[in-house]
Amino acid sequence: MQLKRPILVGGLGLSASLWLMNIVGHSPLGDGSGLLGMFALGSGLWWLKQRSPAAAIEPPLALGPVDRAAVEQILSEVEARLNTLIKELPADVQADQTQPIWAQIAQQRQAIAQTLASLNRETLKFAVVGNPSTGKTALVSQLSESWQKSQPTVAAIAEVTDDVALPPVDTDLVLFVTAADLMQAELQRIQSLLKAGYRVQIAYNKQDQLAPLDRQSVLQRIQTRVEDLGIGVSAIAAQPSPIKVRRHQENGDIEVSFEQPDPQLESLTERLTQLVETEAQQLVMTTALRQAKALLNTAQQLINCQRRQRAIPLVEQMQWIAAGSAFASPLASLDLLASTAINAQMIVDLGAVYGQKFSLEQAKTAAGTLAELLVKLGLVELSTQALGSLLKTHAATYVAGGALQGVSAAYLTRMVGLSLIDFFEEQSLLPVEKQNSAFGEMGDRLQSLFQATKKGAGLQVFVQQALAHLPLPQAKPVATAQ
Ligand SMILES: Nc1nc2c(ncn2[C@@H]2O[C@H](COP(=O)(O)OP(=O)(O)O)[C@@H](O)[C@H]2O)c(=O)[nH]1
Ligand SMILES: [Mg+2]
Repeated sequence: MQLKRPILVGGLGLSASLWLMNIVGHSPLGDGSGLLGMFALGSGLWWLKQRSPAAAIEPPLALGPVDRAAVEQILSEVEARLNTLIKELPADVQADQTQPIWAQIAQQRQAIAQTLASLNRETLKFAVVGNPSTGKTALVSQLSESWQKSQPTVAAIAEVTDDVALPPVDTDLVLFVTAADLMQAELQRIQSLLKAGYRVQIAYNKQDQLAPLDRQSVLQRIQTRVEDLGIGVSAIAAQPSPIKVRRHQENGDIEVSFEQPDPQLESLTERLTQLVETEAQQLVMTTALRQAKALLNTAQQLINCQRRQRAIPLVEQMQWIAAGSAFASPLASLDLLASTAINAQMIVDLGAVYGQKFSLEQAKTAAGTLAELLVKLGLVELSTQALGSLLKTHAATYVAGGALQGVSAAYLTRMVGLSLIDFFEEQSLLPVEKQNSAFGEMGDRLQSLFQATKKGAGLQVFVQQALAHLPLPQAKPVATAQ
């Protein structure tokens, strides 16, 4: 691997990128040149995975049976997280019950109690969901006029008119109405309902519009798409179109009139009756489980919010240390060992804030992985260029020496730090068995963060701050030309 020393490139040597490449130990122009090139072209789209049209929903989304103990266990975990939250509060907040966080904690505890109480609920709520004009309103009115009257357990059947919203949290069963084979967007919506923990039943409406043969084949196609998920499909006609009836009169005339056929809901109402009679408890438990999980999520978000307040100053501290060391020895320390060490320390420190313990060895490996990612994705190059041109226009006199290296090191450290915070937060919201420390998977995160910060005035402000942290000889701010 041959790297030209940046100093040869002239006064504005973009050494930071080469510096990172050195640390990483190989040039990105090897296996990563294609990526780098595409980024330079600004296409930036290569990483968007091409989504093949999903023919069916993957089975792992199927909801298993839920028991009371599972719900209670999650609720006690919520309580435990609230206690963690309280323990981690800064002393002054901890001592001051008027702080807003205490109201949030009280609200959470109340919700825990409500969810526990709801386990004994004896009524059910249905929500009717689907694309516009599939017949939701017709179905709701038909069901409530007939079937629901014989079902004292069913307290409500409500239409969700919003095209994308999830039904209310206390919905025990979602009736998903479609008027044809499921389209991609409908499948996705069903998928997110399952992900969110809703029980779903599909009502395939407007049967009267199809010839019997088509009905059967479409019904089968829908069934195939959702099989293995515990989703039943019922073919119905909630409000069949009137049909033309011709009657031969005695005088030979033909009288044409329209008749309103009866709705056909039996296959659905049979299924619903069966669900209500045999699975009401399961439906209630499933709702409680979903609510308990939502509470767990909220509790964790409250924790994350507090932790972020401790984490950001750590990142800032590290970014200025990185700036200082890169500035002080732009060539030698730019052999990246310094920054890897700094990033490793940052991983250990941030990990500690987020309750993840890393040995320094583990952290060093992770920091190496991240440095490699930065180079491979072309982010070092991009940010050095962006920062370089800002420095050139706004603070020409500072460009000498290691200013660019210092600012770049600070910026890259910050990006890594913020990505780590996001990463830890996201991990904390996953079930334990899904958590991992795969720092190598942080590419997308780093990328979008870099793209976001490159826009707007943020980068300029950052450059000013970074310069203020460098021990520059004539550290007078230069008038900036806006
Ligand atoms: N042919 C036929 N039309 C129906 C059926 N159910 C509803 N519709 C018609 O589809 C249109 C949309 O129905 P609506 O219930 O308002 O759909 P929503 O937007 O999903 O609430 C209306 O003109 C209904 O009369 C059905 O089973 N067969
Ligand atoms: Mg409607």
